[in-house]
Amino acid sequence: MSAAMPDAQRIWDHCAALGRLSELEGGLTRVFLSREQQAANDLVLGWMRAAGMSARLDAIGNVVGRYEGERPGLPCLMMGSHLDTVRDAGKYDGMLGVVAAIECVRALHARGRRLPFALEVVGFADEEGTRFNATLLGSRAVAGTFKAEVLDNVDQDGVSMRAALRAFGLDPEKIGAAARRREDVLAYAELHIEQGPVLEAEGLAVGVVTAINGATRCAVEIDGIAGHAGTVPMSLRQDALAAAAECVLAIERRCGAEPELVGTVGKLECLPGAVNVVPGKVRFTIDIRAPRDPLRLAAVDDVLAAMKAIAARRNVRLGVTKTHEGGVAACAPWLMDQIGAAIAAEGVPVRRLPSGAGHDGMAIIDLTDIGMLFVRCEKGISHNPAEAITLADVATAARVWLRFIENFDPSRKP
Ligand code: HGY
Ligand code: MN
Ligand code: MN
Repeated sequence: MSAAMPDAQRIWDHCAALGRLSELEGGLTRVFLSREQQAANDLVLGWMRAAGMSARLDAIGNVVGRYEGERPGLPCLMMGSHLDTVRDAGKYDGMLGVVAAIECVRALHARGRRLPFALEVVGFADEEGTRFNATLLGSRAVAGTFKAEVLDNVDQDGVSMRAALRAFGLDPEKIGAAARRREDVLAYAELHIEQGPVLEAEGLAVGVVTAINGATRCAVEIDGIAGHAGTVPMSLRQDALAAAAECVLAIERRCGAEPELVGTVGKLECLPGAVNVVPGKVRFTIDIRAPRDPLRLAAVDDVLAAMKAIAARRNVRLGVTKTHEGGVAACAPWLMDQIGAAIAAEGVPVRRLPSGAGHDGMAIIDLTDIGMLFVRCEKGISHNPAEAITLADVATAARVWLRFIENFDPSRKP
């Protein structure tokens, strides 16, 4: 039996290959149910099979690979991350976790090693929520918490999720079939880039995640009255964009008032959008996050109250729809301990840190306990094409991950 180890260069090359599957020329954008996602799925299915796994597409378009344990049908340690991206993304957010987990299975397979549990690797079809204003769609389907009402959400071209699923060859009525049974999944473990600066500042290649911060997202629509830019006096305007601008600043002020809180308006659309027309309608998004739920919920309440007051004073109509509500997702101590032990065994000091970014574990926590390993990210830059990691850190992270998998002990689950 050889002692095959994960090949960091292959992980690197596979991230690069996935990074080329993009609707954006010269950059990376790959959204749920797109042609590029189909191509990414095909690549990943092939890599899974080459690593000794059986591999399939599930009912929502997640790629699922399985490596049986000492006998077929054992419950699994589920690993993975997402294969979709934000617009103009980096090429490690999500993909690194899928590719590294497959590489660890490949090493075990090369050794002829079977474990007392099965391994599964999932490439989630949608975590970012880039296309349909609804997030964590792949992992919610696996957790059995997918809400059918989002099937009617439409993308920027007016295509509904229901229609896009059909065009992808999937049946929207059968998404329930992607849900897994609790008794079949021992735990969920995800390797992901940190997307923040902490590990780099402390000179550490990897760290153990303690919890994923909670998030609330809203879609806002402000209706004013479009008018002639030359004739409507300033005092008589119902300018939707000026009202939205005040709202954006109110969000910044409220979320900037407490160090643990963050608030972002990341998308804003102004209609009709002409140089000589007073804006009649504005749509924008809000994303508010914090490591404690009461802190986030209080900020959301305050922001909504402030926006109502702005709309009333400016005589515009305000519509707010909550598009996502995710509480803080705590990583399980027994998994943190086992990931920490694998890090220590590789000679790296064990640093525990929370995640400011959202992850598939936020949905999978409804199915099973979650644990995460973070990998150092250059300058903490992510959701940006400049996102970067080093080959040496990939090698360290993959060694830690394989050690964690080999020593995974589900009997420690309380
Ligand atoms: O938005 C997030 O935190 C994640 O990257 N989807
Ligand atoms: Mn992301
Ligand atoms: Mn991610």
